[in-house]
Amino acid sequence: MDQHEPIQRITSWLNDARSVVVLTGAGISAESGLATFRDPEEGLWAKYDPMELATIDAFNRDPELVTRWYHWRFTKAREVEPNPGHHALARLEQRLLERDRSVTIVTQNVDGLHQRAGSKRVVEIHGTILRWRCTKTGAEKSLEDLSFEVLPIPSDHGGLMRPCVVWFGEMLPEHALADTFSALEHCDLFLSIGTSATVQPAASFIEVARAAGAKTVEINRDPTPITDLVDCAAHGPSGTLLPAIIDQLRQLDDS
Ligand code: BV8
Repeated sequence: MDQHEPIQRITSWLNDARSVVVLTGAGISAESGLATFRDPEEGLWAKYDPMELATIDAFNRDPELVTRWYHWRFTKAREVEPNPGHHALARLEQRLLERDRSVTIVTQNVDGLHQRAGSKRVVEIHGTILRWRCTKTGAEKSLEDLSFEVLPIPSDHGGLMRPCVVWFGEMLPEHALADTFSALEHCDLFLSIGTSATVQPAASFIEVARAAGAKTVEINRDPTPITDLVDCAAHGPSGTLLPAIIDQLRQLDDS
């Protein structure tokens, strides 16, 4: 299906928007080579369900296995590069800020690729695998200060080190939620990119944006439960569609 018309509409809305919120999911990192949550993982992890591993129960039951899984994931995340979709979002953020507009990238991803592409206004609502904390004291360390010689990793305070991610059944970080809702309540354009729109509360952020009167857009490879809700849906790889939108915005600037 030709995506020319949706791209034109999304470009025009981005050109006029005063306050933009972008929600991203694992799909925006897929073209960097990172597996999404619902696509089969390769190798060892094909027999484990991420939904089972990304839980406090799994960590308490088998801390070594869960530590290995996150070691495998952050090793992959550090080996890959941001893709054209991440870079396009960083350029979009720059363009909006240059025009005194507001923009917030709310990401469900824990891979740090938005920041490596140059995005600054990033809210990590599901945390990050690049920082770990003690299960007893909450004292945090960055990956560089951690040794993975002994697994699970003993903390300095008699506990274990766990990744600073939000597991299923855990509350999202208060400051991240507050920043997200504040941005949603004042936005006039909401884009959902590379997410299956199935994990709560992120999947309901679109409702807050709609209540604020925002236009809503989905850029995703496949249809999702919000596809029929949004004002405009462009289906295809974000690594292609987002650069196409940036090119259209450039043409507007040159015209
Ligand atoms: C909470 C961090 C309050 C870890 C993640 C029972 C008890 C407790 C809670 C619940 C419960 N039942 C339901 C819940 C709520 C639960 C939930 O939503 N469950 C769902 C699954 C039903 N949520 C929670 O538990 C949240 N906390 O509610 O706290 C509470 C507390 C206690 C009791 C009650 C309530 C915490 C949720 C956060 C979980 N942590 N990640 C880690 O990463 O290891 S979630 C995980 O899923 C990732 O963050 C991931 O990003 C996220 C969502 O998945 P997607 O990003 O959308 O990825 P997915 O693979 O699904 O889809 C990819 C999409 O990309 C696809 O649509 C595909 O078409 C598209 N795509 C692929 N390639 C491309 C592409 N698009 C464009 N271009 C491409 N190239």
